[in-house]
Amino acid sequence: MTSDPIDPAVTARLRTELARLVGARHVLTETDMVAGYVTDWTGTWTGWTPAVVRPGSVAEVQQVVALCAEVGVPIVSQGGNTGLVGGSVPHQGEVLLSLRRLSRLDPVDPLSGQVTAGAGVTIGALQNHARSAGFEYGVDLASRESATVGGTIATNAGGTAVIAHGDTRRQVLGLEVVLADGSLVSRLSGIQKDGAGFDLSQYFIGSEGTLGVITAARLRLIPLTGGERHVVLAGVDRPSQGLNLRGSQVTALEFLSHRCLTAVSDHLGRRRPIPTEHPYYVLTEANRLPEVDAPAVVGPGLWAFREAITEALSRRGRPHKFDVAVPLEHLDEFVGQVERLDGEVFVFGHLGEGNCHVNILGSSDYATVAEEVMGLVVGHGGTVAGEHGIGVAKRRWLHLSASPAELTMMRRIKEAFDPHRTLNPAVLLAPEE
Ligand code: 2HG
Ligand code: ZN
Repeated sequence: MTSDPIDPAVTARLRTELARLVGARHVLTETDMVAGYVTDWTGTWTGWTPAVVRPGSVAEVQQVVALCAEVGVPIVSQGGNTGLVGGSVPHQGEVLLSLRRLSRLDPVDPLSGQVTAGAGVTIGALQNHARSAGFEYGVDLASRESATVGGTIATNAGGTAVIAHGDTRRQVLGLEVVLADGSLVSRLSGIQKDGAGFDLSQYFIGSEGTLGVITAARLRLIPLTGGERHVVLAGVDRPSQGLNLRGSQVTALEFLSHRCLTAVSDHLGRRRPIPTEHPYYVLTEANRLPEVDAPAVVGPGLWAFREAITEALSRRGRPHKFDVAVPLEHLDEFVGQVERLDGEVFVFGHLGEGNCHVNILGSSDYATVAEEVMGLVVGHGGTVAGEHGIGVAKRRWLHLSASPAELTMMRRIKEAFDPHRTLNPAVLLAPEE
């Protein structure tokens, strides 16, 4: 695939054919109509598209994908467009395939504790649906009202419940996926054991739309335990002090720096919940009130001080964002070192997994800061991508977290699933790298 502008005749034919397949009102081409699809949530990543197409069924997705393959125009799949690494917006004039209309949400099967959900169902809608049947979904994240089932699977999203239930991969029992040529693979039976060859569904989880288009998923649910969940915010000297709170009753374990707490309190127009000043704060949620050996406050409203950090920072500017993870034994040292980098450094994240969101405002250019942050990550044996994926933002650092042998295998897998590079070609593995 080249990044040359598409021939106007091809664009015109494409738009006409797309409208024939999904209906004219589900093909958007006007600048103001496509604006929300071609720019990411942060405003950092923006591109152009010959058309945003919004299929309403799996059959329509198949037809759209087959058409794009035939015409030779690549595709970018998009769910809620909440990603932070530029993975779900067009970069080279790709067709923008929005999966939001795939909103199938089947009844919960109480026998297996499973549900089938369409790619466009939001995590919030899935959570409510599960709760009304006496279950919960094991993934939770601040963007729950926009992030979708398909998008969170494509990025193997983490979020705040990983400590209790694992990442998105752990919830997926099978997928329905449209392949690059428009054919369909469907594994939605929810069967718990299946030794019949490769488990293809696994390839698509975390593949960022580069191997196929996820249209639905069979998901594992967890029986609701009931009872109160206690939320505690404690002031600590080092993030790792919060690790003492781990235990079977814990459903979340997060941390944030003092600078984050001040910024988010200002943003919310609320007083800092702990009046004394501490270098870091740990937020934990548990089924039993935890014993905390540090100044602490209790109450469900404390979640806002963690969940609104991203929004609070985006109001202050456009931070350089680094989603990284380091081994827990290196966490304190890593966090201390990044906080000493140039600029206004905000560090917060998912303590249980050593997953740090490093947001930097007012520093030098992205490339320089990124070299420094990635250097520290590698020095501490960490990964350049904790839970947001590689997208476009991290492509040049993928080799720091994947060996040459692994990169070769990744390229071969891409080649096998998508030989003509029609699926999200700018993301994860660029051809020249
Ligand atoms: C979170 O944990 C999200 O709140 C966003 O992953 C992180 O804004 C960020 O850097
Ligand atoms: Zn996060």
